[in-house]
Amino acid sequence: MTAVAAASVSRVAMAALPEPVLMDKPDTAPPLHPGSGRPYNPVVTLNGWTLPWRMNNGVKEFHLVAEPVVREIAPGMRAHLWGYNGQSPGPTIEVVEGDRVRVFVTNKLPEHTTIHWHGQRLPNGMDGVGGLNQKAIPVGKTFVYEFVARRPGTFMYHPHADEMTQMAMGMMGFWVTHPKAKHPLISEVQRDFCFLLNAYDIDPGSATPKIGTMTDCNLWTWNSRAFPGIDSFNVRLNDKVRIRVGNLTMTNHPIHLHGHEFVVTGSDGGPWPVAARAPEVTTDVAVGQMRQLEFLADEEGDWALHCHKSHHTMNAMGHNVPTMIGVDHTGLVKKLQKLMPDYMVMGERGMADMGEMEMPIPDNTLPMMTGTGPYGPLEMGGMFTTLKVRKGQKPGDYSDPGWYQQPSGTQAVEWAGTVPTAQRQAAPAAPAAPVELQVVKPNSHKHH
Ligand SMILES: [Cu+2]
Repeated sequence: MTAVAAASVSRVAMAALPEPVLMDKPDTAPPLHPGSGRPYNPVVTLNGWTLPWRMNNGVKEFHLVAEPVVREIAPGMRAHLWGYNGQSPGPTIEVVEGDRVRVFVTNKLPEHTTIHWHGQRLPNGMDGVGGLNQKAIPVGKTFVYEFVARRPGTFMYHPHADEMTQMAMGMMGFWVTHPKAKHPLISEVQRDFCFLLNAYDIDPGSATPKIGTMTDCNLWTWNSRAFPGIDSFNVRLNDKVRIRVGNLTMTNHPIHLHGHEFVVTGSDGGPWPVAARAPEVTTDVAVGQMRQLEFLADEEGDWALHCHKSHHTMNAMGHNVPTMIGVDHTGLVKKLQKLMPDYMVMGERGMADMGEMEMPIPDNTLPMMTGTGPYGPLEMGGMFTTLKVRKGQKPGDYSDPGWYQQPSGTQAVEWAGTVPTAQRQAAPAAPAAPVELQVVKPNSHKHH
């Protein structure tokens, strides 16, 4: 079987390859409805796209090109990353359970690479660990992977060669295998989104990530985008929504949704038994894990959806900022400005001023807290976006409906009446007599 498969693979590789398709925009592409092969309900990749394929004698053929790319992280900042077919992450690959899939991988990087198909059942020689399952793909060469997508689910792909460099540079992509028929543990949804958690350490004013950084990254991104560059999830009121998330950073991310409860219905291990599901509003996605969140979008509005680690909702943050809260700078500023004309006070009342401050920052650098909503600065960056639930959103319409208008009487407003002064609760009475403590000291170690 293996020998036959290998022979047929090399014959195909000698024949014409599907022409690679490149993407030049970081926008969320509309769903790619299958024009050939078996039907399915496509996903929408957040600030990403699905790779077109061709059918060749019943085999679904894709062509990935590993290459240096320029990715806009958010308007105003472009990063020099490595990715696939023009973007980082690479395009999403969508197939159907039982499909025979052939993926051509052309290496246009300055060093060798491989692709590991994370979570898949496949022949050992297709698993993509360089040195273990195959020789690494040399610079300028094309390798071909071929296997049957045996089980439906949520997967990803990434290099398994010089991994630390290549993943820190943005090489990764999503893979969805749709069920071939109605599946008892996979529900049908109206909106099916997917994205990868990734992170970069790019010095302010520069464009190339520092690849040695493990967890002290300064750009926390979803599909290599940071807020306000991350698109919103736009859904129709009462849509069933699935959001698939994979984590290829080196730390965990508690993903938190406002206004709704979701259940985690599956992972890259497959759909979860119903008895293993519980309602949550935050779920932790650990390193290398994938999670499928599902919920009924039955509350209209603009709901925050973000990582709950607060430093992951910030951009290009300095790591050595002292806490200045409560420090009185009165009189000090003028004195200091004589020595340093640009000196300014930061953080004396908290960091909220940073949201509005127009501080000179180097070119190609995102402000730390940024993004403006209908009521002012959001003071957010990084792994943050919104779920926009609207009655008027048409089925299949993924466009941004704009900001939500709260119906009158349903929004927090300033209290117009008087505010009573706080009364201190009476201090508890002192104990009548001092409490005596009897301490028994061990006199030997024999009981230890
Ligand atoms: Cu996080």
